[in-house]
Formats: sequence, structure tokens, C-alpha cells
Amino acid sequence: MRLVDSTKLLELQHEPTKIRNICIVAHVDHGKTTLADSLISSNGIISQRMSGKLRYMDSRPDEQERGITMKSSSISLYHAVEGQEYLVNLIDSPGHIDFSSEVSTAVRLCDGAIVVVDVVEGVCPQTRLALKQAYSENIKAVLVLNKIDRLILEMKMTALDAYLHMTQVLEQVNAVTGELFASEVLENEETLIDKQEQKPQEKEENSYYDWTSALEDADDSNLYFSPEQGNVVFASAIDGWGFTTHTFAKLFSDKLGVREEILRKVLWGDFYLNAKAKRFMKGAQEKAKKPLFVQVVLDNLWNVYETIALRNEKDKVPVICEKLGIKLTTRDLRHTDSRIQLQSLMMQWLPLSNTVLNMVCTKLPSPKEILAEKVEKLMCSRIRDFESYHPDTMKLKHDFLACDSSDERPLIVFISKMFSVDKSSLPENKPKMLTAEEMAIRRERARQLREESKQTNVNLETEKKQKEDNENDLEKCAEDEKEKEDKDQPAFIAFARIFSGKLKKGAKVYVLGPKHDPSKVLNVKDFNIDPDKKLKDLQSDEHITYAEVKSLYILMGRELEDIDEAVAGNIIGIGGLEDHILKTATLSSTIACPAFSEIQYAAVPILRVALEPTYPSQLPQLVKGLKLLNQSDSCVQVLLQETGEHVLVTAGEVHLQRCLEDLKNIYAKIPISVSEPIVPFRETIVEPPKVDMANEEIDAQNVNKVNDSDQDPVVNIQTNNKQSRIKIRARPLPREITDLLERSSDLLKAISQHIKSLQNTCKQDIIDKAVEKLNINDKNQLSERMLKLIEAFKSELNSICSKHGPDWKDIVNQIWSVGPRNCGPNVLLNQTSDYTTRYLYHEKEFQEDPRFEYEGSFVNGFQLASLAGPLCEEPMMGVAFCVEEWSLDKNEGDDVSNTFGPLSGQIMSAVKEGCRRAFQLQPQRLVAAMYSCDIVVDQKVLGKLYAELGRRGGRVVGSDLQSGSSSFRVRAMMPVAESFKFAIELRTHTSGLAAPQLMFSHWEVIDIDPFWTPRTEEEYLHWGEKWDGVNRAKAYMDSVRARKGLATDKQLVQHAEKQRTLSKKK
Ligand SMILES: Nc1nc2c(ncn2[C@@H]2O[C@H](COP(=O)(O)OP(=O)(O)OP(=O)(O)O)[C@@H](O)[C@H]2O)c(=O)[nH]1
Ligand SMILES: [Mg+2]
Repeated sequence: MRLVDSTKLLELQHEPTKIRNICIVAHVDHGKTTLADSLISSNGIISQRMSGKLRYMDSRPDEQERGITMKSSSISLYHAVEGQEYLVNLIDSPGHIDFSSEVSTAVRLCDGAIVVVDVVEGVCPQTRLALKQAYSENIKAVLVLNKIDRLILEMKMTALDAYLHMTQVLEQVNAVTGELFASEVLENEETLIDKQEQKPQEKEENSYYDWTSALEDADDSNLYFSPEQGNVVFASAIDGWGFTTHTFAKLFSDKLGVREEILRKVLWGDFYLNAKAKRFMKGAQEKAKKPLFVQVVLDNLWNVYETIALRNEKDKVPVICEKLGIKLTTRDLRHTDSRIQLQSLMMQWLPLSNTVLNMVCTKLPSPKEILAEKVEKLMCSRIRDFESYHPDTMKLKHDFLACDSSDERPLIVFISKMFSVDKSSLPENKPKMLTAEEMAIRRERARQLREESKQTNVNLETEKKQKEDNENDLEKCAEDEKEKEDKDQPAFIAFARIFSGKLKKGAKVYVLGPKHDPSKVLNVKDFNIDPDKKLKDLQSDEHITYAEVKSLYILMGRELEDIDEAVAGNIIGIGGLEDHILKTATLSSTIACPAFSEIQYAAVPILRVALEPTYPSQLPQLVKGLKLLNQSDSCVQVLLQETGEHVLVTAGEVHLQRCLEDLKNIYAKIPISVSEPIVPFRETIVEPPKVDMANEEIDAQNVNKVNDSDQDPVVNIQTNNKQSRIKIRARPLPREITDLLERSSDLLKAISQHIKSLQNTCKQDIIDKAVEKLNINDKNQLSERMLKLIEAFKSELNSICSKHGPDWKDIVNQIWSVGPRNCGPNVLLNQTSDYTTRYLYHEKEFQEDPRFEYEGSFVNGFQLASLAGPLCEEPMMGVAFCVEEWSLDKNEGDDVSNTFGPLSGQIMSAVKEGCRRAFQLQPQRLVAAMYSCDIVVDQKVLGKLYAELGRRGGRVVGSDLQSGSSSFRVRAMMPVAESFKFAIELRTHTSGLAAPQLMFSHWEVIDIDPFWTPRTEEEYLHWGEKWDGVNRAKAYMDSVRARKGLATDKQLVQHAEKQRTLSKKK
């Protein structure tokens, strides 16, 4: 029975200081959903007995079946502490790496987080990731050390060992936080210095900055988790208990005759009780004394567990109860299962939900306490300056900070994801509960009808009436059918947080897409928006629609509750926006509101499959289904290849399975055939190898004459009409440069965009010198922040290049473009002597050079070449194309140009072809995507794990023994191409004792030439002249080529001349 109804929650919604928006984050299986159960049971939504077993927030059948959470879901809870009432909007997030995007979307809406750590496993990769996400979104966190029962029952630790173990885990968590803090401080420092340099006159005495002091000065005291501060809960979610040191300080202050405040300070840490002096002293470890925490807290806990659960001494239960002042029901006292007895006892003694909710309400901030720093982060992305916004936009910062819902405040709502629910489960479609009065009226009517039918015998009139009724029924049936079809479609609800203002049902608001830039529209005079336009009608440069809010809901876990209005500070669901929002959006009453900065996702979608309906005629349903799936999942990508294939890109196997389930059961509702996973590769070139495959040094005489490596690997190419000549050479980029390019992709993209707009304006200049179109000057200027980032990029590039010898010395000046898609890890270098390009120098000027007109085509040729390499049409990586010569000899009126089409096209294809050939002149290699894989396994099955890893071409990077247990944590690298079914096979081979977490880590060159055949003397000796082993690189390459329908050298028919009839009997 629910203890609080929604009117109470609605009342509290209007007081932002009484709201807590929090999410639970942790590594997979550390007990988030179990903890959430316990918190939910405090509101009577589920019974105490079922808490921990039900996993209420895992509402999907597959979540229940697999026992992992796949979607984050939210629930509103009521809590009262110290006479104050609070509304807690709690989001339970998934811990599996495949669903880490769900964590990102959840964290974005919250002000605080509960980080759960399994004390046995300690800090795991996702714990680290979760802490990082919380930190980067400026979210305050509290800690729950969960599964303490395992230390007692499973690991059989003594109380003292357990204490030491817990201090270690706490240290690990704090170490991660400290690391994050340090890196942030150092990063911020530069901006701080910049700002101070800009405004020296304001603060004369402070205009210097001491580099060394930054870390020491920065206040990090409230950042760490420490039991003294009361932001750490020790718990066992499954047994329903939890406490902070403050709980025990309260319980024992009378008993020990010490003030509560003093106890709070000494209960955790190296303190012990000196019985003689009756004082708390420091240095328990040194003097081999029992720390106070063990003496007061853990010993008692161990005592209870050992007596009831381990020794099963039933007669002692009432004694313990009396000591603790607890009353167990007779049913519990008589229960045969000692664990259940223990649970009900512990739940009463140290109720988990109370402790955790108290901590949440007192230690985590309300929406009103949002920090200015966070607001700026939300409003503008990394490469933008907050000050560069229009004044109207900058004003909104105050509204964010005010978190106020009065009428004069603008409405600002952020939608972090769309999720789908069954239409029939929407509150408006549910059969309403009848009130007592309505029931009485109905009863009365039924009685009357019965009496009437008794009195009047069956006559013609009634027959006629019946007939009419029947007809009506038929009509109704048809209508119902239609309605049903409509209802079959899932409804999309926007998962939203109101940052300012008030949102009412039926209100009309602007829906601002993620690429919306207020500066652009605010500068346009008479800017207007077509109110009838929807998302699909928008042009590529339009990002605003106008929509009506059809419904508003409070999110209650599995259910939604209809409300009429919602105010600032709350997390709510909004219905009826599916035609206006794809994945994320901002709702506002003003177009001056910027789109919120992009959510940073930790997992890269990497696993692709091609989909096909089993019955080809159902293709439209599949397309529609894919569209819905794409909308409902922030991490999914749906692509339509040029070949007409529908490709689904997901984060991993578990994610893929969930997507397919959804597609089959909810969105498309048709049977689907799924291809084998498509693995992405990259193509690259390397320095010529120094040793051959037989590990012998290659020297000049040893090399076969066919492969004349003396030839200079440069390509000369002409356009078809012979007007332009180009000389290109390909060279492998040093690894550091590739890394830098990959890291700075957002910056590079911005630069490329800027250059493009410059080129356009330059071209316009040629046509029309009058430059009065909408403030072009403004557009041509890069923001201060961009300039700084470019400078930083340049200096980093320079410092890397200086390490790599004279060849790369001047590359900063030579960069002409990066690709593919203007932001990739390949560069086009301009090494011509007579043509100038200035990629990293933004003050581009119009050149009189005739080649200038074709520069765009030239660069496009490079972009195309780097997008699909010659090995198997996969993108290139880490290749530098050096243009050594580009001549253009254009004679107008020459009709040769007509035969070969426009010159720009010819240049493009010539460059593309040139790049490809130059690439082929170098030793080519495939680059494979690698997973990092983190596995905790029991010692017993370590051998099996290593065998399985070895079979799949994986290598172990590190392994260490988990403290206090017999399990190992193994970190390994494994090619994505070999990883399929790894999780499942490992689980079966190790009888469920090992579960890997696979996460995309990096790209790695496969050090085998895909075209390798024995060539040198030694190789002939070693392998024989005709080698018929398996070349891994070639196998990968051929499989990709075969999939893409490209030619391979595989012989389909062998021994064509032999006609063989295979007899069946043999
Ligand atoms: N011994 C013990 N087991 C626990 C405790 N809390 C949770 N578990 C168990 O741990 C397993 C995982 O619990 P969940 O609550 O589903 O974990 P989760 O963090 O929500 O997992 P994901 O959502 O998949 O990341 C379940 O089998 C729980 O019964 C605890 O305090 N002690
Ligand atoms: Mg869960």
C-alpha cells in the first residue's frame, strides 16, 4: 500500500529546496537496483519483504531474466527527516558497459549521485567511469559500501580484517576522485590564468599566478568520501540494513557516556578506547589495539550475523532482539530460514532506506544550489566561450541559478532521452478506478434494468432494440480495431528536467534541436518559425520547431502519473513530442536559449550488424521500426549503406540483443534476419619492415628483384585533360600525431567548418564585392576560446614533431586538411613550393592564384581517398599524403575539358586516385579495433580464461589478486573481430564464474602484411615456396571484401578439369 499519494508529491514539487534529484551509479552487479528496492519499499510501493527480490526498477522482462538493468528509470519518493519533508527523484542506472550511455543521460538530469561499491570487488572499471561522469557533470556524490554481509558469510573475515579491507576500498575510491580532481585543476588553471591576464586592472594584487600552488590551494576537502562527514553508508542492500558512523554515534553516545559529536569524530579512523584512562586515543594500529570502529560497530554486527546466520542459534534471537530494543513478529521468530530472521532483525535495527535517504537529503544539494560553473558547462560546449553568446542568452544564466517557477521566468527544460512505453499503459488510457459514489449509481441502474426486464415480457420492441444494438456493436468493432492498431504503436515520453520556469499541459513551446545556436537566429531580423513544421520538415540548417506539450507525468518507476503542470527543479516525463525530438532537445519559451552541451558518452558504438526482414515485403515495417528504435536509444545508430543495407550500430553484444528484441517485439513487430557482426577495420601504411617473417634481417641482396624497393614511392598523376599535374607521396604518420588528431576531432571539425565558410565568402567576393550580407565579419571571426585551443593544438603538434626528425618539422605550416570527414586521423600536407595553404592559420585571404578555385575539389579528393582505402574500402588511419607538386595549366576555350567533364571533378578524381596509388606503394597494413576486457575470475578457472583468451588472439595486460579473496582481476586486450560470443563461451566454460566487461579501447595495427608470400631466401627456406597457411590480416581483408562485394583472389573452382562424382556411400 502506498504511504504517500501523488498530491503530496505535487505539493513538494513546488519547493525546489526540498527536492533531491539523484541517480544511483556503480559497476555492474554491485547492487544498485537492490538498493533502489529498499528505498522504494520505504514508501510502501513494494513490501519490505519483497525488497531486494523484486528489483522493481527492472521493469523489462529481459532485465528480470538476465538480472541486469538495461535502461535507467526514475521514481519519485517521499522522505521526511528532522521534521522536514523531501521529494527524492531517484534514477536507477545500468552498470553494464554496453549501457553506459543510459548512465550519461541520467547523470545529466541530476544534482547528486549515490555511488555504490561492492566491498568485495572494490573499485571496478565502471565505478571509475561513473565517478568520472559524475565529476565531469559537477555532481556531488555520496558513497554506499555495499554487500558487507559477503565479508562475513562468504569471505569469513574477522571484524578487524574487514575493517582494514574497507579502509582500503575507501582509499581506492578516494584515489580515483583525487585523480579526477587533480586533472581538472590543472586543466582549469590555464583558463584561469588567461582570464587573469585579460583583466589585470581589476585585481592588481592578484594578477600573478603561482603555478605550483594551484593544487595545494584548490579546496578538495568536501570532495572525498569520509565516514566522519557522514557521506559514507556501510550497507548490505540484500539484507536491508545500512548505517553511517553517525548512526552508531547516536546509538552509543548514552551507553558510552560520550557526547555524540565526539563519537562521530572518532568512530572511524585510527582511534581506540583506552579503558583505563577512559579516553579515546590515536594510534590503534601502532599499539595493536582494536580500532573503535571494530569495537563499537563491527563486533556487534559480526556477533549478530555469526549467531543467527552462521551458528543458527535460534534461542538467542529473542535475547538479541531485547538487547537491541527490537520486536520481531512471531512469524519471523518462528521462521525456519535463519537468513530471513536475520533480515527482519537487521532491517528494524539499522534500516537501510532511512539511512540512505537521510544522507541524500542532508548531504546532497537541491536543484536550487546549482553552481554557476555547472550552468556555464551546460550552456556552452568546450570549444565555445560563454562570453561570446548574445546578451539575451547570457541573461538566462541567472534564471538557471534562480531555479524559480514564477511567471516572468523563461521556461528552460532539458530532455536527455526519449523512452517508449506501451500506449495502453499511459494513465489516460487506463481504466479509471471508480469512486464509491459512481459504483453505487451503477449498481442502482443495473438493479432497475433487471426489474424492468422482469416486468415487461419479451416483446417486439426489445427485439428491435437488440438488433440495433448489434449493428452498433459491429461498427464499434471496426472502430476499435483501428484504435487498437494505433495503440499498438509505442508512445514516446521525453525524460526531462525543468531548470527554470513552469511547464503546463497544453502549453506551446519552442523545441530547440541539439545543434541550435542562439547567436545565429538572434542576429537575423524578422526571424520567424513556421508553427506547423515538424522535425522531418526541417532543412539541415534549421533546428527549431514549435510544439504543444500534450501531457505531463510524474515518473513512478513502472508507472506514470498524469499531472497538469510541473515547475523548475523537477524530473518529469513529457508526452506528445515524438514528432519534434529525435534523441535530445531543449524546450524553452525563448529562442535565445542555447542547446545544452552535448552529453559525453563513454561507450563507442562499434558493433554493427546488417538487418533484413525475413519476408522482403515487410521492409517498410523494418524501416519504420528502425526509426523508432533510433529515437528511443541514445547509443544506437541506424545507417543506410549505399548498398541498400540497413545497418544497426550498437555498443556491444548485450546491447545488440536488447535492440533486436525491442525491434522484433515493440517497434517493427516482424521477424528479422540478422547478419554476422560487421567489424570495422582501418587501413594504414607502415615504415618498410626491417626483418622478414622468418625474423631475419632484410638486406639488399636478400630482397627479391620483383619488389624493387629502391624506386621512389611517389605518384605522378594527371587529370584526364592533362591540364593539371599532381605529385603525391604517402607516408605513415607517427603514432603520437595520429593520437593527437583523434583526440582533437571536435576542434578540427570546427576549423574545417570555419574554413569552408571562409571559402564560400571568398567565392562570393569574386562574384560580388559588396559584402553586406548578414554580418559576415562576425562569422569569420573565431571565438577567443577557439583561437586558444588552436594555439594549444599547434604547440602540442610542434613539440611532437620536433621529436620525429626533420621530415616532420614543418608540418604545422603544411597541414592542408584532415580526413576523412574533415576531422579524421589522416592529413594532407602541402609540400609544394609555389602554392600556399593555411589550415591552422585562420586569417585566410583570397588568392589570385588560379588554383585557388579548385582547392575545394583537391581537398575533397583527399577526403574521398581517406574514407575508403584500397585494401578493403575501410577508412584510412595514420597516413600523411604529401603533395609535392600541383600545377595547373588552364587554357580557356579548350574543348578537351568538355569531353572529360568539369575540371573540378577531374581534379577530385585525380587526387583520389593519386592518394590511393601512393598508399599502395608503401607496405600496407590493416588496423583492428581492440576491446579492453576486464574480468574478475576465481583462481580455479584462471587457466580456462587464459586458454580462451589465447584462442581469440587476446593478450593479458595485467592481472592481480583481489585483496582478501581468491579471485583475480585480469585485464586483457582482444580484437573486436574475435570477441563474438566470448562472454557466453567464457561463462559456460567457467560455469558462470567469470563475466567479462568489454569496452572499445583503441586501434591496433595488425603486424602482418595482408599480401605476404615468402620472398626472401630465409623465408623460402622457412615456409617453402608456396605458403598455404592462414594469414590473419588477409583473412580479415578478404572477409570484408567479400561482404562488400569486392573482388577477392579466392578460387571458387579448384581442379576445374576434374569431373568428380562423389558417391554418397562411403
Ligand atoms: N550478498 C549480497 N548480495 C547482494 C547485495 N546487494 C545486491 N546483491 C546481489 O547482487 C546481484 C546484483 O544486484 P543488482 O541490484 O541487480 O545489481 P545492479 O547494480 O542493479 O546491477 P546492474 O543494474 O546490472 O548493473 C543480485 O543477485 C543481488 O541479489 C548485498 O548487499 N549482499
Ligand atoms: Mg540494476
